[in-house]
Amino acid sequence: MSKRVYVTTAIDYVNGQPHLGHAYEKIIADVITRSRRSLGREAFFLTGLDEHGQKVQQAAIAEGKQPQKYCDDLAATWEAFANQLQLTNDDFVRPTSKRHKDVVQAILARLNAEGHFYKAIYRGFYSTKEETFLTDKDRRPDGTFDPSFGEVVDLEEENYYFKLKAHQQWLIDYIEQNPSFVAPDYRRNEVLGLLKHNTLEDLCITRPANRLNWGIPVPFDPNYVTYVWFDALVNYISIPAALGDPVAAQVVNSQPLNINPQLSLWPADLHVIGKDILKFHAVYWPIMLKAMGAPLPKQVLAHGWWQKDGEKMSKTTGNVVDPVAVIDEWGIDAFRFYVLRELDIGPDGNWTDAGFRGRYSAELANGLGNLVNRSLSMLKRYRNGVVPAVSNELAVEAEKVVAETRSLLERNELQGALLAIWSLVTRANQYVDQTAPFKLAKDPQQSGRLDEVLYNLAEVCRILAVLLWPFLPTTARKIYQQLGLVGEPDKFSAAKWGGLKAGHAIGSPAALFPRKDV
Ligand code: ME8
Repeated sequence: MSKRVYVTTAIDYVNGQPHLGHAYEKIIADVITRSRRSLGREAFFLTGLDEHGQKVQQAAIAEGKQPQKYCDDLAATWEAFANQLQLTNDDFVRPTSKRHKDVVQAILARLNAEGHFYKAIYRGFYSTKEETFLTDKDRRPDGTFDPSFGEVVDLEEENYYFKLKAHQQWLIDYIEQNPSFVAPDYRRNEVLGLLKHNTLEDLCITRPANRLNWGIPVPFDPNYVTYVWFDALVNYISIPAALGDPVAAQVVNSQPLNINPQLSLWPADLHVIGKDILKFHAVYWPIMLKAMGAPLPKQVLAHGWWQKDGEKMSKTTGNVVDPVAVIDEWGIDAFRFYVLRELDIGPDGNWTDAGFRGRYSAELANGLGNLVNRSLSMLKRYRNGVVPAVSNELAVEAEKVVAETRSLLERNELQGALLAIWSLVTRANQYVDQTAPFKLAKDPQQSGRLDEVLYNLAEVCRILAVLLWPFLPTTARKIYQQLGLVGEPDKFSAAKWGGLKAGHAIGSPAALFPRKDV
């Protein structure tokens, strides 16, 4: 069994409603996974929730619920959200599940037995919101802590610590020798800068159960639960292990495990995360894996953060984008298109309603929608919906775009791939204007020329459906249906010129992106 492409996202804190940032990240991971499948690879896509820790415990208490019940109720909303985004995830991780907890405990027991932990007293300022002790570096010039840390308390506590320092030079060397481990480049440089100019503090991996009991019990000391980040990061390997992935199961060695030799997931190919949690994924996680003796993931890909109207999104000020409301009004593909077309993976982005409407109208309704609708309507009107003989007038240009899209997808350059695909949309719309099939149709002498034009347009629409599949799956499927083709446009190899055969009868054209009076 060849290795599957294994793609993960961050697991979202369950206490809160899904927002634009969560949606964006999951869509990136979904498009990358779908593109790998389209390109002929088997792929596995994992997403899910982060459920333990003080934040969740406090939110549950505030609602008068037991934490487990609180998480179960909200998990239903989050799973429904994944469906609304049309994610093709193969599993959905919940850290409160037995399969995950068993693995976390097995790893803790093993790392403890192998001497990676020690117990020590620490006194410092603790932010519950961030679930972390703050240092003097976190202070503002006036000595106070930023309100974004929430309530900060002076705390003295005995806990278990994971020895990180011993691995610091190893990690620097690893990242330097494997430059694609962290992407984009400037994020790798940020991690290297941090590692080279600071001494890593050992990581506190427990919380006393008498202060916080909503966590996975530490197997070697009943007075403690596991720090939420140690628990959460493990999800990436606990699910493969629980499903029987041979490498993960061996590393984790929690019993009983049914090995499934067909499943070949670990190491992960890609962890898609936001820039704010880079240190956890590019410093703590690789060191945890090294201590476990596990191979490292191939890449941590950090995306930027969305703002709305140039301001940080915040529920308190009401400056938020509600992805569900946008999807209900405009359709999932319009949402998927906007976030990927607007923001390249890496920098920060800015959502504006005007920008969203502008792209909907120019690129979806007047660009792609208009092309498909007029191409198929003319084929219906002038040739009764029957495809004429193959003609290759746009073949070279289409195949150039196909090759470009393939290589951009292979490099996870999703915005670039959309730009390449839209260059074909624009070219084909221009072709309609240049060849004026509505004029050709009036002249019986031009019948052969009209056949050629109609073929080229219909074939471009078919190829576009295949190229668009990872990004806009519903639209791609609709184009295929309107072309009267059976099956899904889900294989990149179908984007080869000449797939539409003479004599094939298309289906009925219908608007893909209805124009909205806004
Ligand atoms: O950090 N724009 O959960 P989370 C873009 N549970 N992305 C954003 C964003 C924004 N405005 N706001 C948040 C956690 N994100 C942990 C992860 S993984 C083992 C544990 C991204 O719900 C954020 O960067 O706060 C992160 O990747 C994801 O949403 C979940 O954030």
